[in-house]
Amino acid sequence: MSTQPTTWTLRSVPELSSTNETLLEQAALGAADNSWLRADRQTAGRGRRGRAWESPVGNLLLSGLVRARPGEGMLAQLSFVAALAVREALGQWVPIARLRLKWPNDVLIDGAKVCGILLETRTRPQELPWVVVGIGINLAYHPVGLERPAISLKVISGDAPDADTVARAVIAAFDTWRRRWREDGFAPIRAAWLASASGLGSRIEARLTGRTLSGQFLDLAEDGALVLRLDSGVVETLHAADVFEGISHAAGD
Ligand code: BT5
Repeated sequence: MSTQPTTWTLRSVPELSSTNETLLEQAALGAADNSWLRADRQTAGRGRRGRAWESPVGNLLLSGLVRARPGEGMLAQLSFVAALAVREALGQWVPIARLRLKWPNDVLIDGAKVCGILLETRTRPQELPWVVVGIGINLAYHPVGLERPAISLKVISGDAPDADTVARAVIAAFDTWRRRWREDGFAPIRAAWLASASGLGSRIEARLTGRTLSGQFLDLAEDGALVLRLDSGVVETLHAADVFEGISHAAGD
């Protein structure tokens, strides 16, 4: 792996509807690879499937643009690259063993969500693919009363680190992992992700549109899909789902 860092730029603004939305618009107008955008707060931060992401002042709300090079594909794998980068960067403030990765795109501290990642694109035909990597990290604030618990760095260290400082640490780590992905492919990313995975080997519930599956979280497939062994013994490979951990065995199991 080469050690030379690539050039990136970071622009910070007080408020946006969504850093992903603005960077998607800028990407369509030709913004450069490795442009990063941070807002102090978002008025319409978003998660997957149109869900809202709570984005008050004091948290990190960051998006970065990745443009594929000729021959480079599978940009969706960058969600795992981003999760590894966030874990590594947050290791400056949280004991690294307490940081785990949850399929497909969350970073957890002690099982509670500290970071969500959202990849979006509007690549047009005939254009080299590009993707916006959106990263929300709870530094000073976390929502309470959600179906799945959330946490912030402030809970862990008593103080919230500065968003700009964390942004730079995340971007630098992303740059290193991205280069590794570009040079060596998904295999080292998959291995590192599996080594830090939450719930691997345990019983989980995967909610898909229209159906819910439960079984054992067996593996991360070579393309990043979740491999689940159902109670019937059938093995399913899932590309999109909401995963719930800590699911007890159904009666009769
Ligand atoms: C995500 O979606 O986890 C992706 C979140 C990505 C946010 C970043 S911030 C910068 C960039 N600009 C954007 O507009 N978005 C990106 P998902 O897995 O669908 O999780 C969303 C769910 O997490 C919500 O439905 C809530 O239940 C919960 N949630 C909302 N805000 C949260 C927060 N601050 N911390 C933890 N959980 C939260």
